[in-house]
Order: sequence, then structure tokens, then C-alpha cells
Amino acid sequence: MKEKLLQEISSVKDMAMADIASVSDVSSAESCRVKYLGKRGLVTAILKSMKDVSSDERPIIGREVNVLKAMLEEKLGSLSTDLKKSRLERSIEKDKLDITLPGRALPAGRIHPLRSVFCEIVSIFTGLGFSVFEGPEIETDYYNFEALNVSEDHPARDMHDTFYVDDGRLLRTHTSPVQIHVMESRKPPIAGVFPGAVYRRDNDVSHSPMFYQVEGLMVDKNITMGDLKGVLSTFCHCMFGVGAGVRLRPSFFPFTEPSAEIDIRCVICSGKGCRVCKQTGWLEILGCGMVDPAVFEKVKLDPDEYSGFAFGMGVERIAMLKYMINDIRLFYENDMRFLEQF
Ligand code: 2NL
Repeated sequence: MKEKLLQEISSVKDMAMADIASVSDVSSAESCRVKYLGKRGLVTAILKSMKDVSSDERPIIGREVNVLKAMLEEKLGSLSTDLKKSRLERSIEKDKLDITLPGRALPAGRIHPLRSVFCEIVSIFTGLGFSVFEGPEIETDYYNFEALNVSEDHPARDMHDTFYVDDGRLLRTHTSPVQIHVMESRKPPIAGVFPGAVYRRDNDVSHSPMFYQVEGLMVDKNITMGDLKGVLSTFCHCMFGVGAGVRLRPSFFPFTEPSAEIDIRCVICSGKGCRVCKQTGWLEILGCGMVDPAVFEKVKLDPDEYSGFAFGMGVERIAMLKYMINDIRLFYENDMRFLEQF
């Protein structure tokens, strides 16, 4: 019995040493432990068979098997610890995150050039004490034309210029209808700017079917052409610089009498004459005039008591002159190469 058990202890030890030598990962170390030290392990089996050993032989066998058990526990324990450590090191190496890498920059948005010129125009007038008024883009023929003294046979009423919706309604061709609503609803003094989108059936390098306008109106007792000249030349100096040459040139609009256009010295050739100013040395900036008495009568204001001036300008045209852009369509195409320049 004693010889047979000692033989078995020795062969289990040899087998265990060979198994331990071939262990290469945490799970094979665990199966090795189960194989020898588990409940039904080979070393455990020897320990169980000790009950059949005679009491005089038991201490010798017992010591041998306990030495083997302690040795395997120690070896497998430290092997498992080492393997777990290197497994962790490998996974740290593999899943390495470089937290010093800079993040991907989000492209910053910016104000569209048309919007910035639109706001610049409006804020020059609010700085002069004007209030901002807005109104509907779908209007009636009355507010868009009739109340503005645009006769039935005026070319601006032509199907070729106006987008008609239904029930005789149309897309406003200017922001003037808002001024009619304001004059109908409050008594002078009125000093207002009327910014917004307007629509005309036009499409080429300098016309778009939708474009932006800023109109203005000042109505009170004793408003004169001198007030018009003071306000609008101040506007031109704010917009294009105090050195900008400004002139008032006679013109015609159905809703103003007298009517004028304001020109500035050509920003391209400074007045020498070029393609942009068609050799005149001047650039048209806005239309203006004294409110026609016929318009005052439409809104039930007495033209003998009140007078006023009005003006209107195209935002695209001002922006094209300010940034020297020769094609209006660039504003609407959203080509980043164009927009990133502002
Ligand atoms: C232009 C010219 C203009 C007006 C708009 C106006 C409005 C009322 C009464 C009188 Cl309610 N006039 N507006 C006056 C003169 C010119 O616009 O070239 N716009 C782009």
C-alpha cells in the first residue's frame, strides 16, 4: 500500500509538472488546478484514499501528499497571478487611447453676407431713430399697387413682373404695402424702416425672383426734401464711408413726387469711369422721393397737413457694391468657397 501510493504521488507530481510547463493562459491554469486540486482532482483523490492507509504509514504518505499539494497550490497560484497580470497588460496595450490627440474641430457657422448687409442697413436707420416694421409677403393688389398710386395700366402690374397666387392675391413686389398698413393704423409722426423679402419675375446676373429690400418712411408736419437729403446722405456715409461722394438725381416713381435717385461715386474706379458704372463715375444706390399726395389720400391723411419722404433699396445691390460681387446668384447657391470669404 505504502509503495503503491508513493509511486502514485511521484507520477502525479511528474504529470502535474509537465502540465504546468505547458500552461500558457489563465483558463488552462484554472483547468490544471481543477485537474489536480479540485474536488475530484488527482491530489484530492490521493488524500481521500488516506483513510485506507495504516496509521503507521499515514504520516509518511501524508507528508508526501501535503508537500505535493502545497507545491502545486503555490506554483499554480503564482502562475495564475502572472498570467492575469500579463493578460491585463496586453489588453491595456491593445485598447490604448491617446487622450492627447486633439479633437476634430467643428466648422464654425457664420452670418451670411446678405444677412449682415441687411442688418447693417437696418441698424443705421434704427440708430437715426427709425422703428422696424414687418408685414405679410402675400398681399392684395390694393396694398401692393392701388394704394401706392400704381395705375391699372402701369407696367409693374404686368404678369411678367408679378407672381400671382390665387383669389387675386400676389407675392409683394416691394415692402411698401407694410407702410400702407402702418399709415392706416397709426397717426404721424411716423419714422419707420421696412425690411423683408420681395418677389418679382426676373432672373439674371443682377436679378433674382426673390430678393431683399429695405424701404423707409418719415411722415409728420413740415417734413421736407431737406430731411430726405440729410437722412439719406448720412445713410450713404455710414454705409460707404464719410468720404463717399453722394448725389441726388431726378427720377420718377408712381408713389413719390418729386422723385429722385441717390448715387455714390463709383467704388471701383472712384469716378474715372469703368464698366461697373457704365463710364458715368456714379453708382445708383436707392430710389426716394416725397410721398405723393395721392398716397396720403388713400390712407386718409390730409396732404395739406402732412408731408413725408420715402425710400427703397435692394439689399443685394448694396452687398454686391460693398463686396464687389458681379453675380447675384452667388448669394443663393451656398457654395462654401464663396461664403467662407466673408
Ligand atoms: C427702389 C425705389 C422706392 C418708395 C420706394 C414709398 C412707399 C410709400 C410711399 C411712397 Cl408707402 N414711397 N416707397 C419710394 C421711392 C422709392 O423704392 O428703387 N426700390 C428698390
